[in-house]
Amino acid sequence: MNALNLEPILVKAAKGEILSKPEIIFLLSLSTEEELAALFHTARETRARHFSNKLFLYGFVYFSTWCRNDCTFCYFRKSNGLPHRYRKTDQEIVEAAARLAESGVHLIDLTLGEDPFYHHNGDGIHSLAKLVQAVKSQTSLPVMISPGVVSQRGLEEFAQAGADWYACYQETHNRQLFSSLRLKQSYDRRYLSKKHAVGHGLLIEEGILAGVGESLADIADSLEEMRKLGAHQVRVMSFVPQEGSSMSAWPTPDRMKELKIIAIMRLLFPERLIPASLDVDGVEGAQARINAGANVITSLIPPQLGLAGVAQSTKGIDEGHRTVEGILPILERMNLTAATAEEYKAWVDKERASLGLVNLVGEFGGLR
Ligand code: SAM
Ligand code: MD0
Ligand code: SF4
Repeated sequence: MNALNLEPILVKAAKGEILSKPEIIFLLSLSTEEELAALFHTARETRARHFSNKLFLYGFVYFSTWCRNDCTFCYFRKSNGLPHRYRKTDQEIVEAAARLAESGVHLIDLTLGEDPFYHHNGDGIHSLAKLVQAVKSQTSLPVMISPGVVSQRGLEEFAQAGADWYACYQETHNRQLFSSLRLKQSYDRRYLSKKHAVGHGLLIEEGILAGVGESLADIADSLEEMRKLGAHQVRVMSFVPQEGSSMSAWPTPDRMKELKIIAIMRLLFPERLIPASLDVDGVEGAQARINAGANVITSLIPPQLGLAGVAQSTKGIDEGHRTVEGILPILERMNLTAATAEEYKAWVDKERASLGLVNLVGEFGGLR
């Protein structure tokens, strides 16, 4: 018998108190319509308290689909012969970013596989940093870089080039499960890269996959790790099976799991950013994720430029659905609106400024 009750847990969360692991597992196990509605309602109220009715919009440029890694869940793993492999030129990348900026996104997410061209060659990381600089000066928007694991030196170069964010998702914080997903990759290197990024003044995004064999206790542990890491943006994406990958026959999880995790993230991290990624179910999936408490629409992709998504490599892209134009009517129907670019930039600047303070406190010992 479960001795926990929903109502007091929601009240506790709304007061900003930290929830225990059993309480989080209890929330992850909710199943009745009424209880789920109460969870999502509290998550939306929490979002409204901190972000009013405004959402942020992220443009996505997946500019190289080459990768040296062999993650079991990923379409673009090196052993898969099916994907179209491309590496866009700097000019093409800057143009795509400019298009996104004109369309009204608030940030450009520059993403790539661990492409040996950038990761193995002596000047590779330097040319990535140059690219960050070019995109930033062309668009005047905050920039996120999602390159996989890079050295401390690389992170420092990104920060100097004007990057605002470093995104790198652990997928799970269960080390054994990590090893079965991110084959031959180091859990610690991946995790530490995020800590180092913060040390260099970057905001960080951490993320997990739902439906890859994790238990509810694993999810609760991940949420705790995200807190310890101090991630500024936290995400969950449902696993989407990929043709030609070793997990192609795995089922995709019921979306309620992802929605519950989004809502719990909102309760645990009320002031942080939580994506509703169009990369899982396209624009059709946006409403449910926003209703669960997400406040960033990610994976907006300019159509007709030959750019891919990750979990959904083509869905809705060339049709122009994954665009600001495609998403605004959905927000409007939900009585929500897009923030302005200035509002987003103000959020980023405030967080980066307090990062400086946290680092200073760390450096000069123990003021708390
Ligand atoms: N290559 C870099 C890396 O792995 O960090 C950056 C891009 S990677 C393709 C971005 C993320 O997409 C992964 O960390 C994973 O969370 C997500 N992803 C990849 N394949 C997926 C799938 N089949 N279903 C859901 N999410 C997926
Ligand atoms: C997204 N397709 O936001 C992108 C990608 C990488 N930083 C993000 C997974 O859903
Ligand atoms: Fe490469 Fe990233 Fe895909 Fe892993 S998730 S195979 S690192 S592109």
